[in-house]
Amino acid sequence: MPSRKIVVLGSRGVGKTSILRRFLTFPFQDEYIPTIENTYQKNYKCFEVQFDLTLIDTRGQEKYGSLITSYTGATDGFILIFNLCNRKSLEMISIINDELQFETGGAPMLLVGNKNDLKKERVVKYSEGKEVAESIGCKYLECSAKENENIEQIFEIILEEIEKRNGSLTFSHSKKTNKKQNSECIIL
Ligand SMILES: Nc1nc2c(ncn2[C@@H]2O[C@H](COP(=O)(O)OP(=O)(O)OP(=O)(O)O)[C@@H](O)[C@H]2O)c(=O)[nH]1
Ligand SMILES: [Mg+2]
Repeated sequence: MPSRKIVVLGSRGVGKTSILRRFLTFPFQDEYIPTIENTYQKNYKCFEVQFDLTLIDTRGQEKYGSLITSYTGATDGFILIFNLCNRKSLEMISIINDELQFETGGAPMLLVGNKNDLKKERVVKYSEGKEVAESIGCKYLECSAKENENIEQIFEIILEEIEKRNGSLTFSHSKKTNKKQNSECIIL
């Protein structure tokens, strides 16, 4: 069974723990309990492959240099979370990305805007999140840990990015693309 290590990063209180708890099928908590560090294991089937996931929940970063380098060694992918109701948490993403580029030289990442259930409090537009994602070279997704919206998708996308980077051929859509190319070759 392939093992993949995924680290979740972002400012304080953006919902890193809440997203992981949802994925691990624990109930949502309204109470805020700051994380020091937690590691979770989960067997997860994705794209017909059973993965042994190690998920690292980190404490919120508030300034440059607070990313502990031990997270970055042997990590397959990073989920970068910000709060759609807090612009500073989006600004923090570029800082985290700079540190990651320095430490890992470009591991697969996914940018996630959380708390999209708070429609009235929201201050970051979809287009702004997407723009930051494009500037750091990754995909963008919005979710709500509270409403359990788009949580599994986060893990599907990051695993897809990791497997693409690994050059894995186990994805059905990669196979489809290959087939199409093959049949085009035959026609030519
Ligand atoms: N409305 C709403 N609240 C959320 C959502 N996700 C998390 N929260 C709340 O936001 C607060 C912080 O959530 P956490 O998951 O602890 O945030 P964190 O990023 O792990 O914080 P640190 O561990 O300190 O870095 C808690 O009170 C949660 O209940 C969401 O999707 N919607
Ligand atoms: Mg936490």
